[in-house]
Amino acid sequence: MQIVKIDTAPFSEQRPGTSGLRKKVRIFQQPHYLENFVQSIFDTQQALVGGTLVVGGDGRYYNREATQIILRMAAANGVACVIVGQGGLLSTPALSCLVRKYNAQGGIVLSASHNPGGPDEDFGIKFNAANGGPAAEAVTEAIYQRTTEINGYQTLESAEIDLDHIGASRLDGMQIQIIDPVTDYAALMQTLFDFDCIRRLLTSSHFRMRFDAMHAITGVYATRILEEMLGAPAGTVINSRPLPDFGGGHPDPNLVHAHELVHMTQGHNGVDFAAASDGDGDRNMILGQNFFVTPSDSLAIIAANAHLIPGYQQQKIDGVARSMPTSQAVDRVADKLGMDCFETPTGWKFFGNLLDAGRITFCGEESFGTGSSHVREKDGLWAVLFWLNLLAVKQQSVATIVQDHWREFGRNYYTRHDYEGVDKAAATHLMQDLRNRLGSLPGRQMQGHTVEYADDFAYTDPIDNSRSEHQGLRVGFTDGSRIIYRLSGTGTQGATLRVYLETYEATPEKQQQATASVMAPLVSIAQELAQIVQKTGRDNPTVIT
Ligand code: VG1
Ligand code: CO
Repeated sequence: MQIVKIDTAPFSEQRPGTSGLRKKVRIFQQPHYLENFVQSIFDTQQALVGGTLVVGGDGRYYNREATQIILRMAAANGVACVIVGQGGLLSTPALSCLVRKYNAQGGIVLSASHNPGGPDEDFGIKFNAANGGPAAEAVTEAIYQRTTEINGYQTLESAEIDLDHIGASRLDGMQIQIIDPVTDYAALMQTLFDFDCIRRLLTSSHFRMRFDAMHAITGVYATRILEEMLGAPAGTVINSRPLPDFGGGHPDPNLVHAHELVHMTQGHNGVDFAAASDGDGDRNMILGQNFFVTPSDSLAIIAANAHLIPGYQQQKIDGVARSMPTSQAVDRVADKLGMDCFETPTGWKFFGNLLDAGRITFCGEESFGTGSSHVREKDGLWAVLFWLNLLAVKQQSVATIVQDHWREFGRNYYTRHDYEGVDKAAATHLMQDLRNRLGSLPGRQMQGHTVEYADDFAYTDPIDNSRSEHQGLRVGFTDGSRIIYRLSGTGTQGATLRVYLETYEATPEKQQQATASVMAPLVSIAQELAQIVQKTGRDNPTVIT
């Protein structure tokens, strides 16, 4: 087969954000656009030459075409073996599992995660390193630098590659292995959780659950694991068929976008347990009957109950980590149980070194991401299985487990307000202006709250000492409440301002209030401090989670 070298010129703005390069599909469809980025990966990741690469995506529009392009380029660039999920499909955590299990030199995830899909929506590509996790900032920066100077890429002239039949084939000198996307991942889950115990729960007539795959990748995984392996009744998994446009929805598991599922938990007849995952299967939302578990609480509860779960009860849990805007609920658990607790910038890549060094076992983000040392990505179904195992062992409702946790550790009320599609310049100005005023805030009184500290969060990785600056503006109050401001790094249109709010309540009698009313004073302080209405022209956030 003929290797061809195609001349190109650089595209601007191919810098990966919080989680890979995300753009509108039409941008990715421009001739050479995807190719330039992929060649920049091969040019900077020399270990891939003669090595193994894992490739798969969440099934969104352009997944198949992109997979074809990457396989041809991999062969032309001397990759020895590519492992691909059947149909070009792999969830993000399953890809991480495969990279680790088969000692691959890296992985390429095709996904824009929770962003909508379709010809007019979003596509994305992310490079994962040999540890199975999102590449560190130094690596993504090197890839980006390469995109700014690239002048050509290598590919093969070949017929369409068959992605649908499991088995091995060759493309020029490269081996292609099409594998079942679920098998290895499911086997890993079996080593962590008590499947017999979960099966008893799922087949009991007293327990009803629903899992919403939101027409995205976890439909494939959840149907196999929950219904086929664990015996949950058919129909437990809803919206189970992955669709290129996710059925027109936002595959984002939160109270707003997974409202169909939320509805199923409400009222006397609401199901006992419900969960949802996002486009690429790394996020999770956990619900009980008439009850929502915040992702921050979920992380804290997982850490506090690890001793009840087979995969974690043999080991001492040395540490946990959370992204900076995630509530401090897990800090309380770490404090009480004698674990280290790390506060990292937003994005899973910042957990990688801590996990690799064995410093932490569990980590999570307020954005519906929870995970552990079993892979190097957040893992939606893992969290669902953890909760199911916990419910099966404790024989209590979701609400009881969470409320007991609050009683023991206190409750961190939490909410996040997103202002989407804000004018970029206005959002940047808002952040800059607030940054300039941070120094004057300590000591200031606002609606009964006193500012204790205000800073621009920066992080030094304790393992490799790499430094990441400007990771969000923090305003902390003397009563432990916090307001955090950040601009999203995953959006594809304008800017998204995220405002994260948290307040702590130690008194059990005060732990049963509605979040919105408890947070109201902080919300108004947050608006006033950053002059959100004046600077963005928005009276209200687009999404509240
Ligand atoms: C968001 C979340 C962040 C998460 C990232 C990727 O980033 O806030 O916590 O790691 O998405 O998640 P940002 O920069 O938009 O706030 V996923 O499931 O989209 O890969
Ligand atoms: Co995701």
